[in-house]
Amino acid sequence: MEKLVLYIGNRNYSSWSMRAWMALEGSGIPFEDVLIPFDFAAGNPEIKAISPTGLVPFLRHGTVTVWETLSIIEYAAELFPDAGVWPKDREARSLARSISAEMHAGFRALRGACPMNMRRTPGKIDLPDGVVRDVARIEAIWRDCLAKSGGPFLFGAFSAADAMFAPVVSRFETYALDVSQKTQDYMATMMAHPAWVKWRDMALAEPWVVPEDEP
Ligand SMILES: N[C@@H](CCC(=O)N[C@@H](CS)C(=O)NCC(=O)O)C(=O)O
Repeated sequence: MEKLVLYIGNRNYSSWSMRAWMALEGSGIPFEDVLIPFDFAAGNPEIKAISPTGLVPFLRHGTVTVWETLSIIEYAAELFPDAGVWPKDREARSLARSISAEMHAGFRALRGACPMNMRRTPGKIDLPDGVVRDVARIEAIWRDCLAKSGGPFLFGAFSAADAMFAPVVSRFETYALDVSQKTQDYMATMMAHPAWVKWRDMALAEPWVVPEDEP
């Protein structure tokens, strides 16, 4: 089989890259990653040269090219049907896809006010109202999924749904958001996952600083 190549941005900041990368790595899918550092001053020419949206993540598999995080995850799930990218049970799988699509399309207030920045020393910032609403909805989603599955991940075993929310876990931690004990327990589970640890260690070692993401 041709090898899968996942193009990603800076690990410290690129939340969408982290989602796709965590989904593949956490499912044990063999792939190579290629990091293209952000270059906002020049308009990210290297990313624009490979990706039709000018955004990462971007996946290449032989002649096949896939962009948009959820499409990349679905492509990997089709290619490796036994990897457990999504939950096996159809009802659980449909819930996992619903919350992942909700994440892909929403939570703009949280994403805007609290950019992912794994290197930032955790501490509170002033938050617009929308962030509190987003956090409440995310906590409700996690509570519901964990109650149905019994945990420790949203659907029992790690799945793409956890990967889709991984950068949210990072934001909750970085901006010291007020969350329940159950949420904190889930965050601890996520932050101990080997794929998370691998990503975070590489993020912390990166030299680049993106001023836009340093509120
Ligand atoms: N909807 C896209 C979002 C991708 C995205 O916004 N990627 C950011 C990095 S996290 C990016 O490439 N930014 C570069 C730029 O804006 O020039 C997806 O799901 O893949």
